[in-house]
Amino acid sequence: MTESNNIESILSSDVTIEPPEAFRAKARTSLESYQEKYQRSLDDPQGFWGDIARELHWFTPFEQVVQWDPPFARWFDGGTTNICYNAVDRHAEGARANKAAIIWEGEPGDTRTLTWRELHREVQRFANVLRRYGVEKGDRIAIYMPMVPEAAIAMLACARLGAIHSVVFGGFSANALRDRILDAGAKVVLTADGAWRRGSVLPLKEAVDAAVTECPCVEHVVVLRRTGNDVNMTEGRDVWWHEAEQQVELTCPAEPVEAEHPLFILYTSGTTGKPKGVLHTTGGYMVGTYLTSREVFDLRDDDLYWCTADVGWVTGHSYIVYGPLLNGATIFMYEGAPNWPEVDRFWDMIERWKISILYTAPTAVRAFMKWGDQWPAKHDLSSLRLLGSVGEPINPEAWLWYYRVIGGERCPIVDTWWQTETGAIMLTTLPGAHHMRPGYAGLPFYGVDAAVVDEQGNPVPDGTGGLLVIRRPWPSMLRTVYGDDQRYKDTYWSKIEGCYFAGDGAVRNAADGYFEVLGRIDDVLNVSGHRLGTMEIESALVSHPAVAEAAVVGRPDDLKGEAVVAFVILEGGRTGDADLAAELKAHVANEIGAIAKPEEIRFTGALPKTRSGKIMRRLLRKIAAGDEDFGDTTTLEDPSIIAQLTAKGF
Ligand code: 7RM
Repeated sequence: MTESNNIESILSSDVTIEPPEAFRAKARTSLESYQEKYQRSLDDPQGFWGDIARELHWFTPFEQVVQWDPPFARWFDGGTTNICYNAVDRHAEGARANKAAIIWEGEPGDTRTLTWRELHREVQRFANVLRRYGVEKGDRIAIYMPMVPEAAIAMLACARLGAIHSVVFGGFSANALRDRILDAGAKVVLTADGAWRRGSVLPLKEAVDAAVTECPCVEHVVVLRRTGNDVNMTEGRDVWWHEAEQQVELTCPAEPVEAEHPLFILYTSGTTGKPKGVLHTTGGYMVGTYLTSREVFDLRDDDLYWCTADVGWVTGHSYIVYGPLLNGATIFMYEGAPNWPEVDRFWDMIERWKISILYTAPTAVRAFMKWGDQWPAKHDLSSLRLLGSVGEPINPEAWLWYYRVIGGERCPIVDTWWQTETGAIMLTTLPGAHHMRPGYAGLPFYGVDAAVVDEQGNPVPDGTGGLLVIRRPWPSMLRTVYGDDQRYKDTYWSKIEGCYFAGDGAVRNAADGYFEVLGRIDDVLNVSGHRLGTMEIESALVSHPAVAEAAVVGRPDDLKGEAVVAFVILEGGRTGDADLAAELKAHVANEIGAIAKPEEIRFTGALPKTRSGKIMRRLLRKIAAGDEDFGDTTTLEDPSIIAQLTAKGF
């Protein structure tokens, strides 16, 4: 294991960074306690998870911790509980009652703070609104809202009644919303007049109107007034949130539900066009998000914890709402864009609110890097003590920038690998306990039996790429694809016998067993029989001073199997030419090897991204291959960039 404190020297080498001493001294977990607990979690899962689960409230105690009838798991059978009760009611009396639960800032700069007692009251009141409009245990409710406290209140109110929420990200179109409402058979839709985004109004209610016309299952639409724009209210169907709230009582008891009662459906894209409704249930998801939030973020009562995700994604479910609130942590929520009114909005809020934990995505970190060090430099970021990353592999260059410029070399970074399907963090380091290795997520969390295997399911040697699988059930795992058990079996449990296959490729490091997640398996190239992570090549490209961002895909090649095509955004709006392309190819060859050298470089002003910021490689692969049929591009954030991408490269 190499060690260095000289960040400049480690960019292209394989280096580990020890946790900052001041953090380690106070950390929740030590290396020894991680090892001991991890071992117990595998040797005695019933004891390990039973003990954690009993830290939470059960109306009726569970009889059995886990029952595994592959690929169907049941956790905490016989028990009844309520995740809303555990996340809210438990903290609304006693020491935390008047502590902030949610501190929120709107994009225009308006702010709101809800104490635990206030949150408890708001959730109960809104649960009564849902009841008034006929919502009962087991009903599906679609939530299509801005990032306002009411979005969290709505989710918690559903859970309080045992209703199943399906949050649809506010950036999705009316058609996407319609498909999700129909698949779930949602009875009520919760929305707002609009959402603020870069100073203008995103008309959410308009999209709901268009969607709901084609959804006979929808009986009512409850509309929050947020932006104040004019909206059409359909008599008998639509009601204003604030008016409905005036007609109901302030108290509403939490409904005890069975541990396996469904909690939410969240739609996620797979390899086919039709989105999958990933179904999570109550008890296991609750225990998994509770424990991971506490351990991975080292949560304390005096933290101000900010996860920058949208509640429309699983990260918002598990690490804005449920996990942190189950721990009584104070969460910060922000409504709008990171570059409004200026590109230092995040740093400005961290300074003003004294945010202590920041959990964000590599795509954001790379944008901040591109915007320049002068923006964070204008602000006092000394309140930060821990940083997190999620959503895609973080390239070492971005990791190191995040560590140095944002964290001041004082804050550990947790690079957390998990998925909508896993419900909670699966691979990570524990801050203070573990050294960090830029580009590597780290080790399996408690109870996670992760391995890297070949197509036949045999473990591959450390240092060799393979498929990332999980070999036993874990509490927060998805239970099925909503309404489609067969698709659940086929998608997740059929590729590798007896294992959950995550769809990602990974390599385990021989020195410390750390997992490096290479990305989706279809992002792994095979060039002349050599497996190459697209991420690896992108990271090499980005380490060239002229490059701001890069995306690499494979193009079918008769000789090599696949050839590397790189889409490159240059720093400071520079334009590319043949000379620079040649230089970049040589740079990649120099960084990784001639085998990784791009066959073609296409300079572009932007990359095609989904609204959650993931690069649409499927689309890039088609463009690189000269295919004219781009398939479904409805999730593309800016459809106009296709023209740039199809221009001939060098
Ligand atoms: C939480 C989330 C899941 C996919 C997953 C990976 C990629 C997420 C990391 C990562 C490398 C990470 N859920 N991914 N986190 N890859 N390192 N730390 O993003 O369902 O939307 O996406 O995201 O490919 O399979 S998700």
